[in-house]
Amino acid sequence: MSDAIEYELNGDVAILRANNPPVNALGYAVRAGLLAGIERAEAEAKAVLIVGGGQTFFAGADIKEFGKPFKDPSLPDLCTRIEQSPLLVVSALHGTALGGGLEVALSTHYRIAVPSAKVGLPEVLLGLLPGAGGTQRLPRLIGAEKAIEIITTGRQVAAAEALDLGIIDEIEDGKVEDIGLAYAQRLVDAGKSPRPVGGLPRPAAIDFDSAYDSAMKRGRGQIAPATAIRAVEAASNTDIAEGLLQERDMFMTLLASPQSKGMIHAFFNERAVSKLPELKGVEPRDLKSLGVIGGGTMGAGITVAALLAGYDVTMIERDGDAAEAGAGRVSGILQGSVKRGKLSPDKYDAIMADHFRALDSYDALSDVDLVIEAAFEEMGVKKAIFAELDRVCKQGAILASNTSYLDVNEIAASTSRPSDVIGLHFFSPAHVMKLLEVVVADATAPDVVASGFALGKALRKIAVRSGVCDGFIGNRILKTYRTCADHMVMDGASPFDLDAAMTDFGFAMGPYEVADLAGLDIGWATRKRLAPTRDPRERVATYADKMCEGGNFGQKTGKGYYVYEKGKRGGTPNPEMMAFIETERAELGITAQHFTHADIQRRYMCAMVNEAAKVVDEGIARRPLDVDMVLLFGYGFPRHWGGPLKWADMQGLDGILADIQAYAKEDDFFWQPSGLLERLVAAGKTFDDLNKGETV
Ligand code: 3H9
Repeated sequence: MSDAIEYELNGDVAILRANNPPVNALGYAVRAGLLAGIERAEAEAKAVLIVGGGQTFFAGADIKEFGKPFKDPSLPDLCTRIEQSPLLVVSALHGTALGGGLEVALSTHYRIAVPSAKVGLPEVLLGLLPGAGGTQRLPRLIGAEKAIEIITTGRQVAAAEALDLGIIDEIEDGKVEDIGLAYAQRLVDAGKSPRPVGGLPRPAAIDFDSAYDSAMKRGRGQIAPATAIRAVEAASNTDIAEGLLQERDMFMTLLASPQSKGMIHAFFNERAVSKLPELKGVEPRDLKSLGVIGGGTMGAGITVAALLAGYDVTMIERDGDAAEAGAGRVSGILQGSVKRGKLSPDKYDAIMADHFRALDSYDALSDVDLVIEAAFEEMGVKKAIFAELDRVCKQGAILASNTSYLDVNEIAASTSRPSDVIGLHFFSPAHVMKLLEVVVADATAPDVVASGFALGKALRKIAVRSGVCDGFIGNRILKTYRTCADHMVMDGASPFDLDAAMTDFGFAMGPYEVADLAGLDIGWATRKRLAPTRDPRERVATYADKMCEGGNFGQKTGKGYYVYEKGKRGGTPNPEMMAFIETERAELGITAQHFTHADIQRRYMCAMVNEAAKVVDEGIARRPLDVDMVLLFGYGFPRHWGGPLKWADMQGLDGILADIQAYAKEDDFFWQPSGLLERLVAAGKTFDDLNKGETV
């Protein structure tokens, strides 16, 4: 027997107990242990109980084994072997029975769960489909339509719903092994025989083609959910043995695809990104009460995130009216959560009465553990605020700025305690967006950095370390690829082509739709701010300024790149903007060239990758994976490409460098190849090699 599966004979029932922490992933040792356990049980028991030790039933196949040669027994073969056992096989579920874990349960003959258990087939979230019978057995149990919904969303199904649907047979409170054992004994005593799901009739056919088409549409280029529908179709067309073969083929095709590599990269690195070697053993400071400076959209969002995570929050505004308005924004967001059933009315009342206050005096911050300043983006304003904070806050309090591009070193230097100062860059809306850039300034103390990450975890955000530079990791890279987009527009593409090409690539919105949503005045202000120090060789598009001069700032004014009609979702292309663009082209003597969607995607991505490589080379991001997670969680980068640098690795870095060098022939100021990219190509290495600790 392997250590990963403990075997115990208890009367008539052989218990196979998983012991592979933390999540009992179905790696080789677990599969081998289950097979050996079934074989041994068949010689000495009347029934088998499969149960997870520790926190959970099996949470799926071992994702770390993907891409390596498979070792027998394979999971699909093991599931078939379990299903065909002449003994009665029972599974008892707790924690999360996911992916291969649920597939093992579906190959057992009876299933019981504790009330808190959850089941699901989340393989599509890894760019895969259930490959150990899930697409064949689940539809036999619950019908094709419901199985497709569960498989294509990858959602976790609570035990009560699983019981209603017929995925499990019983729910019982108690210790999972005890309830499983009692259930198995009851079944033996009642003389029940094995009941293989694979022996149930095929699910009735539905309109699989329509389901496939709508999955393709919803997936924005992702192939796994739609492919899973074809696998369920096979369940309704063929017998179980043939269906399993077809499922296996489709699984292997997806496993070899760049999309699953991208999504598996995202899975591991969204966990790895917040683990910083230098913070090992560094204790974060105690954080219970927070101050937030500013009750605008950002301040209110940060406040809501903190309140929902259980912190006490004091919001400070410049006067009583502004404080009241800020409090109104906070209560508005929270009431929205109550309406959607995400927050109970009692909890809402308790938060507003006991944990939140909005005031107009900094003195109210004398006892808070951390202050987040979310005021106007101007150095003078920030310095004045930090001087006040320095005056009122207790020793040991952390002073954080939510600036999105200003120099945190300069802000820190304006206080008497720079080691307590840090940047915490939230993304709007701050109670929704997952990304938090933790901006570490030169003097920031390690325990202040650790506290930034602890706060990120408590707020359930993906926290990424960034060094100090204009725009930090995300906004600096954004500025570059946005500039590249503007250049393409000046040279002949329309903003609407750009948006269509990038949504084809997988972004939820194109760059100009985003600009309209964020407000064109933001870019206008930035252009004005940077104008005095701008290099004369820089190409700057000014057509959008003309739109702003006319008071049109995008969605909020009803007009920008698109025209928005009240009550209608989305906008229609604004011909006025095209006229401004054409005028600017004529003034500059530019003859419009044709850009295909592929041309647009390639240039846009090359600009993103080149700047990202510079950000890594300068140490602003410590690792390529840090950049990937910033773009994924803050900028809508499609998860199935894993992030821009994972995408670049999969495309081939030599081709990307060659394209950048070719673009440089048109504009050698904008297209300066990153030294890191050149070194990687020369060494034949990838960004992922750097993630693994290699250097160039
Ligand atoms: C599959 O089953 C394919 C089959 O259909 C066919 C095969 C032929 N493997 O998330 P956490 C690690 S595909 C390896 O922080 P939580 C994770 O990296 C699989 N490792 O805990 C982390 O490591 P570290 C389908 C795994 O309590 C540690 O465990 N299943 C796996 O917040 C703790 O994880 C899934 O997609 C794995 N399968 O959440 C489920 N799972 O500490 C994926 C986790 O070094 N897993 N690890 O950073 C999850 O959704 C969550 O981990 C889970 C626990 C909900 C289980």
